[in-house]
Amino acid sequence: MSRFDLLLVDVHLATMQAGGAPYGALRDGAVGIADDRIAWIGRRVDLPRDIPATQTVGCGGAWLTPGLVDCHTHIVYAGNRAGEFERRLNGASYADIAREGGGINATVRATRAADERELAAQSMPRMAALAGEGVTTIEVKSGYGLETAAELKQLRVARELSAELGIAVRTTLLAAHAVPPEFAGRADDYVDYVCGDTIPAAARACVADAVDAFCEGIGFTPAQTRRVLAAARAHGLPVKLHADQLSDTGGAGLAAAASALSADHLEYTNDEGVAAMAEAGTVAVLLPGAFYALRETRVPPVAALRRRGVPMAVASDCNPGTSPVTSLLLMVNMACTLFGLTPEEALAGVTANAARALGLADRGTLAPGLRADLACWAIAEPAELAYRIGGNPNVGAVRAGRIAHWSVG
Ligand code: DI6
Ligand code: FE
Repeated sequence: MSRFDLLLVDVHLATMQAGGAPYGALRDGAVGIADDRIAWIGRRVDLPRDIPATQTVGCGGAWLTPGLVDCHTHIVYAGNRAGEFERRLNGASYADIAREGGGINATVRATRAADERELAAQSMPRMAALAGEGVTTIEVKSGYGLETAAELKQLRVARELSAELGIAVRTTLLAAHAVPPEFAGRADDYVDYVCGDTIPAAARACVADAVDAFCEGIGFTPAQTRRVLAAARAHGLPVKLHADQLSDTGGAGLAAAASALSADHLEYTNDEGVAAMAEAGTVAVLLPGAFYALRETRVPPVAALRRRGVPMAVASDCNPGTSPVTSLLLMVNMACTLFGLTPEEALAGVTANAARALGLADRGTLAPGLRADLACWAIAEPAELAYRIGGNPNVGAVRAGRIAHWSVG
C-alpha cells in the first residue's frame, strides 16, 4: 500500500482474533485503512513511518472493536403489538390472542397493508437504533408477508434501508414462518406454495441471501421444514433455521444435515443435535431477548456447545411479538447474565461468530485485508460492553472505510 485514506491512532484494539490475548486485545494500537479495507493494524510503535495518511484521527484512548453484526432480526414489519403485551399481563394467553387473529397474523395484516415507503418509515428508527450502537451489518428476515409479493416487498425494503442508512444488510427469506390465514388448516399446501412459488421468485429477483424456516410445534414440522430447506438449496441459497425454541423437534440436527449456516434459539436442543452442529460447522445463534420476553426457563445447552466447539453467536431477534429489542449490547449483557456466556464469548457472539452465522468471511474481526467496519467505544476495558445495562458507550463507527458517526474525545 502506498497511503492510508484514514489512520486511527491513540486507541486500544479488541481485534477478536482468536489464539492471542483475551479479546485479541492490543493496547496503544493503530489502524490504517485504504479504500474499504483494513490495510494495517498493530501497535502504534510498529506503524511503518513511510506511509502517508490522508486523514489521521486520534481516538482519545477509546477502544475499537469490529463493527457489531446483528445476525438474526425480523426488523422490517409494520404496526406493533404493545396492546397484546398489555393483554397478556392482564391474563390473556399467547394462544388466546392468536386464536382471535392476533399474534403473528396481526403483524402480517399490518405488513401486507403497508406500502414500501410506509414499511421503510416504520422500520427505519429500529435499524437506526442498532446502527447507533455500533452495528454495521444487520440480517433481516421476511416472514410477515406470507405471500410471495409481500415477502419480496419486505426484503426489498430491507435493502432500501441498507442503502439509505449506509449499513450492510443481509436478507433472509422466512416465508415458512407461520401458516397464513388463506391456508388455515392446510400447512402442507402452504409449504408447496413456498417451495414452488415464493422461493423460486425470491431466487429470480435476487432479493434473498439465505432461506430460513420456523421448525416448531406452532410452526412447521420437521418434514415440512426439510422440504423448504431442500427447495432453497436447489435454488443455490444457503439455509438457516429457527430450531428447538419451545420444544425439541430435532431442529438442530435437521439444520446440520442441511449444512445450515446457523441454527437459532436452541433452548431445547439435545446433545445429539449439538454434536451434529459441531460436525457440520453450523453456528449456534443464541437469542436471549426472546427467552426473556417469553419468560422462558429452559436455557440453551451452552456448556455442551462450548465443549464441542460450536461457535456461539448472539443476536437481537428484533420482532414485534417475542423480542421487541433494538439494543444488541443489551443482548450481550443478557447472554452473560441469563445464559452464562463470558463477556469475551458474548462479544465474539456479536462480531466474529455473528459474521460466520451469515457466511461472511470478510468481517467480524480486525485484521489486514478485512472490510474496515469498526465501532469505537468510550470504555476502559472490553468487558464493560457486557457489564452495562442501558446507556450507550458507542462514540463512533467506520463502515466500509468511511467514518459514519464520530463523537470521540
Ligand atoms: N420465533 C419467535 O419467537 C417469533 N418468530 C419466531 O420464529 C415470533 C414472532 C412474532 O410473534 O411476531
Ligand atoms: Fe427469530
